[in-house]
Amino acid sequence: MPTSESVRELFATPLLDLVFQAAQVHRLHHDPLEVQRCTLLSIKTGGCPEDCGYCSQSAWHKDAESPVDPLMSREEVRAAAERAKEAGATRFCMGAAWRQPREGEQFERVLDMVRDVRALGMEACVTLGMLTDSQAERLAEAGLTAYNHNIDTSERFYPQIITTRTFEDRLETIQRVQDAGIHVCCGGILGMGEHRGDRADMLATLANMDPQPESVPINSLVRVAGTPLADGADLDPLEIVRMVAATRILMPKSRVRLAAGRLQLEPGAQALCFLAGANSIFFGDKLLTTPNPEIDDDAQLLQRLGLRIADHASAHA
Ligand code: SAM
Ligand code: DTB
Ligand code: SF4
Repeated sequence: MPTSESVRELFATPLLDLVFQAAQVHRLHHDPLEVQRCTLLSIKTGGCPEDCGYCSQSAWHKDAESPVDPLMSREEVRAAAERAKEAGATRFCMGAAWRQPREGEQFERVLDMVRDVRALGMEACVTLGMLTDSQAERLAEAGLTAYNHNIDTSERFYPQIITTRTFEDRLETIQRVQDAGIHVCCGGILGMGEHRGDRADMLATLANMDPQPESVPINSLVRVAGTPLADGADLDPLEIVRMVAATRILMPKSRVRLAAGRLQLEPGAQALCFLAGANSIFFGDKLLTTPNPEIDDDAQLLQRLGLRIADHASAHA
């Protein structure tokens, strides 16, 4: 049970010692040359009632030019999942800009999408906002591998970023997902103006979850014009490396995903992240609404680093 204090101390370790320690932990639990590729698809975009300060899809940010698209059809999503599989992804993640899914035809359609992705032999992940117990149970029955629900930052800093729901609301949905027997994918965002101590506190919250999250996405803020976080000082990329290393040490078995923000992260810093235990990336030229590295560029990067693509869905999927 790591305390906030102990995680803050870990964060104070000299960076190269921390990376070395993390690389050792990583090698005990994972093949260090294997990286999982996940593809993201925004199945319902924009017009979201939540006010998350970083997000292009919030209806509160009138100046952010984000399209508003209704829920995609089952067929469109299946075709996108087939293309992702063809391109080498083993996990397909579907995101919807909802506060919570409404009951009825739309939720049933999402359940069908999950079944289709599983039928293709890929891991299926969705992120749909807050869930009820019954929705979590139906997602489990449909075969969902993991539910993504990020805590985003520390409990202290959270209200400065989001006011339409609380940190506690987030933890409640995560508990419902765990109770339904679905793996949790939970992480956060770096570079929103938080202190290193906030990053340590966020990590303490994640590491104390029981069970620990199956995957931990480490996003760095993608600045979107028209959002409250559009301007600000850029984060030192080595702080991302520090976060990845601490995450790997505290959550030895989890997948650590180097998530949003890789377009801004130069190859040397990405290499350090892989050394420090990152073993999953989003792959494909688009995240949900913002750009991600081109597939060919990523393939080249992995090749230059001698990294292999994990070509199987995880054993516990
Ligand atoms: N509406 C759902 C929710 O918030 O739970 C799911 C979609 S939401 C876009 C998924 C996650 O993407 C957020 O929790 C946040 O961590 C991350 N995210 C969103 N916008 C981002 C940005 N501009 N930069 C980095 N990460 C971002
Ligand atoms: C996560 O932690 N990162 C992904 C996924 N979970 C759903 C989303 C990143 C979104 C980046 C901003 C955008 O493209 O809109
Ligand atoms: Fe809505 Fe999710 Fe964006 Fe927040 S992060 S505004 S909940 S889509």
